[in-house]
Amino acid sequence: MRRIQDLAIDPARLYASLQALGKVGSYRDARSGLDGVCRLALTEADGAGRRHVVAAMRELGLDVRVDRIGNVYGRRAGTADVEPVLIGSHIDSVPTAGIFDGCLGVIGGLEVLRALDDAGVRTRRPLVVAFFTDEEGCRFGTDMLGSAVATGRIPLEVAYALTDSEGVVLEDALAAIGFRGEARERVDPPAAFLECHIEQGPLLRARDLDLGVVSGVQSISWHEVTIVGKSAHAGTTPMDLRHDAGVAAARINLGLRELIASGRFGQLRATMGAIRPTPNLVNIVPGVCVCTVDLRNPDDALMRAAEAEVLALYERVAATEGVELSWRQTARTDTVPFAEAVRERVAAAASAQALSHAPIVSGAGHDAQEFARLCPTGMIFVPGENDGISHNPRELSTVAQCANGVNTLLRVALDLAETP
Ligand code: HGY
Ligand code: MN
Ligand code: MN
Repeated sequence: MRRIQDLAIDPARLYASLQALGKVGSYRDARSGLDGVCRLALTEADGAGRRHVVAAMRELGLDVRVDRIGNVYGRRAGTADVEPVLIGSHIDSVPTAGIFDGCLGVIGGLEVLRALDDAGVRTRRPLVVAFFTDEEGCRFGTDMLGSAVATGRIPLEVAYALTDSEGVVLEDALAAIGFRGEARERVDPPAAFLECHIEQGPLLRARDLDLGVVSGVQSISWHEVTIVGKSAHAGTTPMDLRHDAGVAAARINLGLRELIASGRFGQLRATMGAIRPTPNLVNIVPGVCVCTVDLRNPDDALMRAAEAEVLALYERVAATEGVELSWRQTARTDTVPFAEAVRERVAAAASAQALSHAPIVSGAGHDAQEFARLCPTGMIFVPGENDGISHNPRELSTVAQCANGVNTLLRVALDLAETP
């Protein structure tokens, strides 16, 4: 077989493929004047993005399989019929996305296969490139959904029954876009799982590093909080008679900041991303407010301690404002370490290309963390410009940054595909 170091992907072709997928679900962002991407999970735009990638898989001659939760696997045969090396990520997006989040790992995986075709290389192990359903979780409420079902953390029936804020049932949305497949959703453990992804933060770029060797993912805890107060006239209702659900949500939001300022929870991050008052009108005291709490912590024990404090905060605010408060856990994952054997290969592949690199803990959740329970798993991070901003149309990684990541993906995938 040709020497690994002689193989390389085609950077211009990779970037053009990313831009082509980025046109699917594209919108003009009024604030920045840039084109953003909105391919919310299981919407028609997501369906169009899926069909676009499936067409690319078919053009590469891959054997395409769609499973019952809509995960899509494109398989390139190896010389031996053994467990494959699986390269995956997601192509669903938040509503205000750029073109790189998730897509780099899927389009980059297909570029790896194209480079092998160009070089006439057939690996021992099959190579599979996959995208997983609803990694973002912001429509149906829980993240890494497709990969969690594939690896057994979430049962298919639970996933099917999820609903979005309009009451649309996930199973119906999946069928409506034509991706409620027939294949069994539980995946056989692959030999290894790899994901190339943008860092989505400022660290690599600030240190002028070419790559991140991801050591693992921090813990994640999502709550949906429903606050019921009393709707009332904004002008006639005296302040001491109010039970304002909006003020209760605000007190929780500020209370999260106070928890962080206390320093008792390590590197805890807390975000109230969604705040939906009802009736959401200028002259009515909101009677109901549904909001979300997103907690992240690289330390499991400190995450649990923070969660306990957050529940106590809910109690205090409910008593202070005289409102009814209920909450439900919509996502919960502990910290996940990635396999030393894969991390070493990523670092070695970066060094062999004279690419500067350093270990980094992922601040964001990824499909790879689900596969880490099944097989040796690792991630390659690519730096981003504009302070690494993500979940925003200003998300930007350069041709060179993307090519460095995908060339490293090529080398590690090849190495693992030849490992018995
Ligand atoms: O929320 C996350 O960490 C990821 O973008 N789904
Ligand atoms: Mn992502
Ligand atoms: Mn994301």
